[in-house]
Amino acid sequence: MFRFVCFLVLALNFSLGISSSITDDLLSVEDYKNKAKEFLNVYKQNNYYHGAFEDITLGLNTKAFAEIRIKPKYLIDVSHINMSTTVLGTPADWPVGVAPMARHRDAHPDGEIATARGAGKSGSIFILSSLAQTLLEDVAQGAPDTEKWFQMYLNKNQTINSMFIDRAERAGYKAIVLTLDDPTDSVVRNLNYQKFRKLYSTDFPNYSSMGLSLNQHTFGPSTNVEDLRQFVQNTKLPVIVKGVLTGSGAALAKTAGVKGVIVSNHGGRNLDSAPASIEALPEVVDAVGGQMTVMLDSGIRGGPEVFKALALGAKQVFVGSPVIWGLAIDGEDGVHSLLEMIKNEFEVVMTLAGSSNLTEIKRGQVVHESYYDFLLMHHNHSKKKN
Ligand SMILES: *[C@@H]1O[C@H](CO)[C@@H](O)[C@H](O)[C@H]1NC(C)=O
Ligand SMILES: *[C@@H]1O[C@H](CO)[C@@H](O)[C@H](O)[C@H]1NC(C)=O
Ligand SMILES: *[C@@H]1O[C@H](CO)[C@@H](O)[C@H](O)[C@H]1NC(C)=O
Ligand SMILES: *[C@@H]1O[C@H](CO)[C@@H](O)[C@H](O)[C@H]1NC(C)=O
Ligand SMILES: CC(=O)N[C@H]1CO[C@H](CO)[C@@H](O)[C@@H]1O
Repeated sequence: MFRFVCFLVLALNFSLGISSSITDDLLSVEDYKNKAKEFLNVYKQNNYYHGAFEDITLGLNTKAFAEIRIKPKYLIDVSHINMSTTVLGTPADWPVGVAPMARHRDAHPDGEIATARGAGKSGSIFILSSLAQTLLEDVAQGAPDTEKWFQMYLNKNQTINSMFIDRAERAGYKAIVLTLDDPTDSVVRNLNYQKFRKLYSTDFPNYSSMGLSLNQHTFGPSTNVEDLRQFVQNTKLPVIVKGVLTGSGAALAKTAGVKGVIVSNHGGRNLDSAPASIEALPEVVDAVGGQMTVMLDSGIRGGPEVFKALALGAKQVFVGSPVIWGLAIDGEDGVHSLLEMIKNEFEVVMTLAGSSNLTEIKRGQVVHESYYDFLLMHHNHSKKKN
């Protein structure tokens, strides 16, 4: 009798789909993107999906990753894979975090708190955007177990900077990320995006709660390295600059006391024809890698990209829009399942490539595809070192 009841309960669960979830059939970031379209109206879709100008850089972000080959190592014990890391004092189960993005409540009513909780469940660092639709204090309270950093823009007025710094410090955020690549809105040749801007409010509570209007008080187009230096001195938290694509830019930020840099082209949404972040990474690592923590976002779509970025010197990478797609589909659980999918992939890639922990992911394990272009006359393998 007991067995029969068990069977009935099982059968019932199965037929009602109780033990399965909506993300079970999603096997790639592309699957998440397509599924998310069922949950976002066309205006919101185009807010989350757009690039800039001709979308050249948007396309480069994934294309440049695809042009990199991974050279495996052999006869290495890969029976235990250790992905854990510590980034500027913040521990993480693995080197993939959530990039700062505006407007999570547009994707799901649980908004930024759900994203932060989903990230925490996966042991990922979560960066809260200052253009969030939830107060930073509420995110801290709603996701107390998640490691959190706070993103904002450098303001010419240090009083305004300090208002944010104080709040972030008090709420337990562990680093400040300053976005430098956004001094003005870019050109987006997409009518549905333009309609989105008219239809949806730009009231961001962290600003309005301080009596600040968005246009007057963000983005800081007149700021310089002196403003940055003062900012760094006004906080006890490590400061990270985001959106830097050159060695000289990173070196300049270092002179102001900045501890980390996120190599990023803003997901291809700002300066079109800027390099892919993975193309720019080696230059930044060569310039400041010994003295700053170098990280990357833009173009991470699964385990292989994470491996390639780490091999080229990134200590940590961040995933952006795919996380929003997970959020749109299933809130906190959707974010968690998206991140777990990428985490499982990364573990498999490490195993297949013969790297049992993060320090065993070596720069010589990745080469540009031209390395294998035997037909090119100018090519000479014996000159190349592994
Ligand atoms: C995993 O690596 C971290 C450092 O990256 C180290 O602190 C930890 O002890 C390692 N864990 C195991 C089980 O080896
Ligand atoms: C800086 O911002 C504060 C707070 O909004 C304001 O009271 C002050 O007048 C501003 N200073 C300048 C120089 O604009
Ligand atoms: C990483 O793996 C190598 C090779 O197995 C080992 O020598 C090293 O101690 C490991 N590092 C950590 C932090 O576990
Ligand atoms: C390739 O490079 C090696 C070492 O620099 C040189 O000795 C050899 O002549 C080169 N071969 C060709 C075909 O250029
Ligand atoms: C510094 C500051 O003004 N913080 C405010 C942010 O918004 C919350 C909620 O409205 C206020 O309680 C804080 O004082």
